[in-house]
Amino acid sequence: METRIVFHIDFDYFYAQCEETRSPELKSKPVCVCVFSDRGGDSGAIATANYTARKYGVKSGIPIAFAKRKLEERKDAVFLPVDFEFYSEMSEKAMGIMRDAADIFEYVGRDEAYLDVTHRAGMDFGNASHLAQQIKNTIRDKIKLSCSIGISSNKLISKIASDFQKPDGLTVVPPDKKEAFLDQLKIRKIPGIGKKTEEMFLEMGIETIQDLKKLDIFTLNKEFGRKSGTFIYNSARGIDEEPVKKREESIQYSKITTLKKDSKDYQFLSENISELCQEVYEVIKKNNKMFKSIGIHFVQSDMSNKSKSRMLRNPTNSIDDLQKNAGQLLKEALESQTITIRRVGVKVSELSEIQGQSDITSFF
Ligand code: DGT
Ligand code: CA
Ligand code: CA
Repeated sequence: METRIVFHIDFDYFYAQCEETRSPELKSKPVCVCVFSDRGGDSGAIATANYTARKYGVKSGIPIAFAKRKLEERKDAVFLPVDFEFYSEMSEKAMGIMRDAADIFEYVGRDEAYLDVTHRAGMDFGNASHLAQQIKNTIRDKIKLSCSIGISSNKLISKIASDFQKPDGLTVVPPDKKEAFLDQLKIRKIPGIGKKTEEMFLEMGIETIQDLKKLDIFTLNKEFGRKSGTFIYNSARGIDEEPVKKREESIQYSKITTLKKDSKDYQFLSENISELCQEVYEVIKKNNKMFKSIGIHFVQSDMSNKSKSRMLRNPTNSIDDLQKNAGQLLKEALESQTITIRRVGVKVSELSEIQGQSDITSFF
């Protein structure tokens, strides 16, 4: 197989950096972006934090109250609510720049993507790192965001490499350097090896990827099953044949709210759903879109999720269609409902332009 050149691009402290671009005075302060629960006070979790806040131990997923304690001495610390719409806008602009620079563009999430640039870079890693630098410069000049890029001959190593010198990193791992690059790393750096797997290996005295190579495929398969065993075996050797697959952002609009009280009462839930429909509708109108798929979503009192959706025959942009279908979905969902519901959401997808005909296929 010919040598590929693959980029993994990941934005640095994404939500928090988006906030910094619209309020540059935040840059010198610890910034935490929070998912406040509507129940008030500091209930909720940190979505992400800038690097200044991270120095104090703040990270994604910890409770807001906990983060506030960690930052107690920083009177200038800022806690902002998430603004997904704004981050999506920033993301779309940045993704546009990346898409233009790639032979094949694969959207992964709001803040990351894979690019296959094999032909564009003339199969040369020197050219590829120039191209990566250009992408970084363009994104910085046009949208004021910094990102980190990993370059190698496959997705696995590029993903590890983009994380290697964060923030604002550029790490190139040409094929003849991949072994030296991987060997030194902790096994946890392999995406897919989590805390539990790491602990298992630590008990076996295996800490680095170099150590991991001591295990043969039979031992790994026996321990983890054939699929995971083979994945670990190959990963330790930097082997990954997964192609970069063309994939665009799945565009959808959604709103979610925490109920004033946990409930499974149709009337009460229906009022909330109706309000959410109104909010989603405002976004559709602002963006001049039609939608073809409508969905509702529950987060139940035990924190489990439940959702229901339906596809319409034709795209529409009518609030009545939205309200009516969301109401029916709610009724259907409640028929088998045993536990109460904590949060409800409404989503539309399969969006198209009002004037144009082209449907954007949703991946969800
Ligand atoms: P980085 O890449 O280490 O500089 O920092 P981030 O914040 O870009 O981290 P990443 O790439 O893992 O996640 C991208 C965005 O996804 C991040 O800005 C916020 C969101 N996110 C990540 N983890 C969590 C989480 O545990 N909860 C919530 N609500 N959002 C999260
Ligand atoms: Ca990121
Ligand atoms: Ca990411």
